[in-house]
Amino acid sequence: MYCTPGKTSFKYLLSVIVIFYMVACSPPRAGRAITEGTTGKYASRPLVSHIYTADPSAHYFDGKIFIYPSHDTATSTTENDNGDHFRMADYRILSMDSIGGKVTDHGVALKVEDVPWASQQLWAPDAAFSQGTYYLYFPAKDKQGLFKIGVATSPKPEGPFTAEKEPLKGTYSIDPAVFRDDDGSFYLYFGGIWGGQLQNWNNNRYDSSAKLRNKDETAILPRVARLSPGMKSLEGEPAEIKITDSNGNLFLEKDNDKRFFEAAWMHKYNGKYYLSYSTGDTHNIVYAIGDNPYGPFKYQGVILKPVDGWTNHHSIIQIGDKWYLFYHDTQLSGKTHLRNVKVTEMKYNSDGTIQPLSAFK
Ligand code: FUB
Repeated sequence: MYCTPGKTSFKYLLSVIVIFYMVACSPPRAGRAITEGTTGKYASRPLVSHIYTADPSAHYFDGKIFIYPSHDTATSTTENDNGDHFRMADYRILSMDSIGGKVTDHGVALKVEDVPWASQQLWAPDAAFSQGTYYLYFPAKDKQGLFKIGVATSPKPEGPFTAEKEPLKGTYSIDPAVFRDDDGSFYLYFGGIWGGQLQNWNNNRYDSSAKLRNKDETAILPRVARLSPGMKSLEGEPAEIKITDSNGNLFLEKDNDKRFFEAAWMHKYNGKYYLSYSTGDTHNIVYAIGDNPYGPFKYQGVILKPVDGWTNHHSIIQIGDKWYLFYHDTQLSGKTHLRNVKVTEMKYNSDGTIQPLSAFK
């Protein structure tokens, strides 16, 4: 049988093309898996593909691996250096029994409308466990448009979490990371420049007219404060964390392949304190080593080279006798603000330095 091209078959062809584009270009919805196929050129697979996730803060709680990510969502906001296109409105927590095991999405753990002081942009969170309670630390813009760091609590690691009425007094900027030292003290690391507003905070005071530094000025530094035993306030004012080169000199703004930008993380290995962070506009995850939680920290090198996508953000945890780096890239979407979290093993050399990783094969 032959088919003569006519109006009916043309309409049919047109509908097939339209449906194909609708399916191929629509954002993911919960319950619809994004086809990720094989790892292809990538060293690791996305941990989940039914939602977009980023900024993975991993912890081993209650015999499981919990990941506290940002929940990226599609937006019509135009991409800019302020990060306005990162308009995340809730958090969803992931868990797995072991690396490589099935990943569970525990659903919405906290929504921006349930945070009394916040207006928008739930960016990279972290979590901690102390005396029977789980604490979710998160940045959001307040009603005046300033990023602050809030805390929410739950009896369960996966939430749902209940937010405190006010942000943690004395906090500002973004990317909280909480570190528990061996003596049971908790420390809050935070800060991020550009859209993260850290350049507007000098001596813990807000300066709306402050600008980014010039290339020969010393680089802006991340902040740290010890958390009080109740976990909902800081003990004293945040301190700047000094990060130096091998001669003990602070980095300059122009050292932007090494200086701090955002995404601080702290872990301890063989009694030393490892501060890792993103260099932002040069897209590396790098690390520096110190002798105590406050620093100074001496720069060592790159942990993770640039990934697909503008941002690079990670966490590092030990599970059994192995160490893992959680990170994100944009494998699933190809879009800066629609990211997917991943994990890979991280190894040390015998001198305590970290073997650099690539997100690509
Ligand atoms: O997810 C929003 C922002 O992008 C995070 O706060 C930064 O660390 C970067 O990953």
